Amino acid sequence: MITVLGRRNSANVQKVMWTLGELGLPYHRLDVGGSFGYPADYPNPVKVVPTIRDGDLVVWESNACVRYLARTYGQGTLWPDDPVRLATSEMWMEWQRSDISNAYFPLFQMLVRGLPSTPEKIEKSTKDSGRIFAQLNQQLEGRDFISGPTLGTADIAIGAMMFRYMTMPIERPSLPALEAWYTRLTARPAYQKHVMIEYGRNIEEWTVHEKANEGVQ
Ligand SMILES: N[C@@H](CCC(=O)N[C@@H](CS)C(=O)NCC(=O)O)C(=O)O
Repeated sequence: MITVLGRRNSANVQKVMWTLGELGLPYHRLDVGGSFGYPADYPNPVKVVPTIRDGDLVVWESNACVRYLARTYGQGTLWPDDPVRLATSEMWMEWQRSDISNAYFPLFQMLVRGLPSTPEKIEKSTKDSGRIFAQLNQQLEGRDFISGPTLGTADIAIGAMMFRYMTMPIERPSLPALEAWYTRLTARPAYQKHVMIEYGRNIEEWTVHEKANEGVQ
């Protein structure tokens, strides 16, 4: 049984939960991080979530967790045999970690998590996010998923951010291929269960939702 250490409202935890859901693997999730704090023996030196345990193995860094699960339990599905598809997924996962994180996370932090902001900063982050997501829109033109016709690890790493990006009260550029991809994600039961989780519109609501998800598997 795989154990996931991480609060349910963390987008990085959601990547792992969604992967487990897609693979149909049994798991147990424990509330760690945020208002739940960290146990003294937390097995991740960085003290962030998620961390997973699979037997004696501990893995942290959300994208490393997604890759580990896909490679170990999803050969031929989430972990494709085709090296071109694999390289494409890897490329976009790196892009998520750098480009999307830099543009989009501050926006979410300012709008929902109470990070100090100004209208100018919000406008800049909104524009930056739209510009970055336009790059993904180009990749998705003519493709159902980022690396080809079926869901892959890059869809999970980036898709875990999309529910919030698409539902925050911000201006988004018209990106038809990206919107069609997002609609495909929202039709997946594992995405609905693990990613489409209400997060609130400010820090007070955020905290209420965090607590409401306590113990939910
Ligand atoms: N690069 C790390 C980032 C992890 C991270 O920053 N996680 C956030 C939640 S999304 C966190 O742990 N925040 C502090 C907390 O929840 O206590 C990863 O992808 O796993």
